[in-house]
Amino acid sequence: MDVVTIGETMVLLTPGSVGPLRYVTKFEKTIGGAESNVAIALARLGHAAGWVSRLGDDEFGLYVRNFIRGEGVDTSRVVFDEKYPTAVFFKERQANNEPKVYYYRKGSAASELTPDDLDESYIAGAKFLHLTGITAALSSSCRAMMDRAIEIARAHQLTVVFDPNIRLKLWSKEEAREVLMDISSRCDIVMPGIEEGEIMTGETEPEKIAARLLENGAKVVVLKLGEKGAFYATQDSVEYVPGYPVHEIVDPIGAGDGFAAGFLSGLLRGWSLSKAVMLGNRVGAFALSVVGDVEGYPFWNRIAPHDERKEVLR
Ligand code: KDG
Repeated sequence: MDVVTIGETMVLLTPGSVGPLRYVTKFEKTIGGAESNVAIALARLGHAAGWVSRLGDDEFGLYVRNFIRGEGVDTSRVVFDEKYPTAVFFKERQANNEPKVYYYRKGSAASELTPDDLDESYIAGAKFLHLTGITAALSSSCRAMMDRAIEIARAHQLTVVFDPNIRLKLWSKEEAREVLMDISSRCDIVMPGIEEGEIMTGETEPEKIAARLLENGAKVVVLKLGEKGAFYATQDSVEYVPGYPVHEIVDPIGAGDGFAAGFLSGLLRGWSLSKAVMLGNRVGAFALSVVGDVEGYPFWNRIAPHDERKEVLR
């Protein structure tokens, strides 16, 4: 594996019409989950990605597993849980294209992830471990699982990449700050959005947010700045990397995960941080053009330099 990622994926029900859910009569069924979004985008970019999770032993669990597997992601370590169900979430479409999200995930199978669900040799065989703060917000057993995953990754010299992905429907800012700063202190690359960086550090300037996260233990900090692109910092370099032009934002959900996949793809190709962030901006921009999380992510053939277009025959 190039990248192993661990976290919850839910069935996503998207209304056929704009407006309050109580008036909606038709929904489209797809899937959504930050970690599997990253794995799917990485697979489309030509990398070997594995997604680890728990799903309910139910129709939705099979649907989620089959969808992700169908995208070429390794799902061999997914556990089907007979006791707890697969989670569901709904988007509520608004006229401004900023959807609201309603979760039905309390007591879900993925909230029951524990350190025992981790296969050390599977993680050890990867180059990167990717985790997000969503998992930390789900339960204490999920947090223990993340602690163990980081421990395994560090013992086997993987690069640990952490996206805080703060979801305030799952926990308070105060709780998120404490837990996410603790997890970030043990990760190599930390990549929050600017507002998440503010919540975590109490700073507002990208340079100051990055400095706090570097002091806290990260080796590389990448801050996503929306249409302005991204800013990265290490102990000896900083750079603003401009955003990729976007004509129309249909739905912003999934863009941060696209960014993560593009950035990781650049690093897996041995590119500089600057070039990897540029690819992150580009892949993230693709996600903005569709309603669903993953439908917009590009295949490598579509965005590769011309002389590399045959590398992935899709
Ligand atoms: O980053 C997109 C995710 O937020 C979405 O797919 C749903 O994973 C999800 C979550 O927990 O919010």
